Amino acid sequence: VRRAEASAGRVRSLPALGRCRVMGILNVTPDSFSDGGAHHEPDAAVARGRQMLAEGADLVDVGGESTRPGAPRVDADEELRRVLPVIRALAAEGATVSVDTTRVEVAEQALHAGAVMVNDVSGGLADPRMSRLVAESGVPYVVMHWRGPPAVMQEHATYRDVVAEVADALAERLARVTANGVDPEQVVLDPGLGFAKTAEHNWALLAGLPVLLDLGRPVLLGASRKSFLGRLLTDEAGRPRPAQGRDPATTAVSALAAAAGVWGVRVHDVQGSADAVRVAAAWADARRVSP
Ligand code: PMM
Repeated sequence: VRRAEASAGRVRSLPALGRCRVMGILNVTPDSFSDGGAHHEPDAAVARGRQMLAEGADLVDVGGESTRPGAPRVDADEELRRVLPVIRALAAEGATVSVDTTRVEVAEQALHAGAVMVNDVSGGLADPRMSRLVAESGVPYVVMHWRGPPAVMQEHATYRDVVAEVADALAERLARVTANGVDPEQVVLDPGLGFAKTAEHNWALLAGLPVLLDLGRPVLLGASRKSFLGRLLTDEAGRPRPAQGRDPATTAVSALAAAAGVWGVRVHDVQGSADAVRVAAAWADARRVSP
């Protein structure tokens, strides 16, 4: 109760939209799995951010460290060098910017540069100081399900009941970050598709979305171009569809996720998902008018 009082009025919520949000992915990295290198230079990254906003992105998620399976880590200085100029430029133009980082020093400087949300794929596990920074700044905080860094995460892709275990782990993370002073109203939960998960686990989590929504916090989904979509869409020789050909499938996930009530989808191709979430919202509105 004391904590709730202490933080009352400090939560910096994003404006309500009445529909699923589209978060455009801006990886300022040479090695992300589907767009690595495409926007590595700050000018190209800023231009891509502007383009995503023009296509209907509600926010832009800027990251400087690849999280593809097996990816090596970059140091904090390099991560800062990649993301800060891009965040500064886009925020100065009025964009809603989140920072995709597991490092508290990167998150802190990103917030100073104009970011208004922290997307932490480790859900506070990589850096226990993250939740205190988020508590002090009052910004929305994406807490993702994570079982260790990308270099080793696929070794941990074993579950008895993936939906129940991910839901329990997210509930535990929510309890822990709120114990560190984060207002529950700040927290967005994310099952972390592909992070220590097989394709079967990802499909089970999508089917189990109602269980995750029952945790009582908004849910963000990152399915965009991930390999489980490639594996669904094989060619005649059984080869998975390459990442660049997975955008229509990503759009389909966005439509279904929006219809299921998720708070946001994190995507590379904004146009398709921006349309998909609007279709889902119009459909839901029409159902309310004429049941
Ligand atoms: N996936 C990636 C990176 N960051 N953040 C959240 N909240 N959820 C995700 O699923 C997620 C993420 C990896 O994908 P990318 O390399 O295309 O950014």
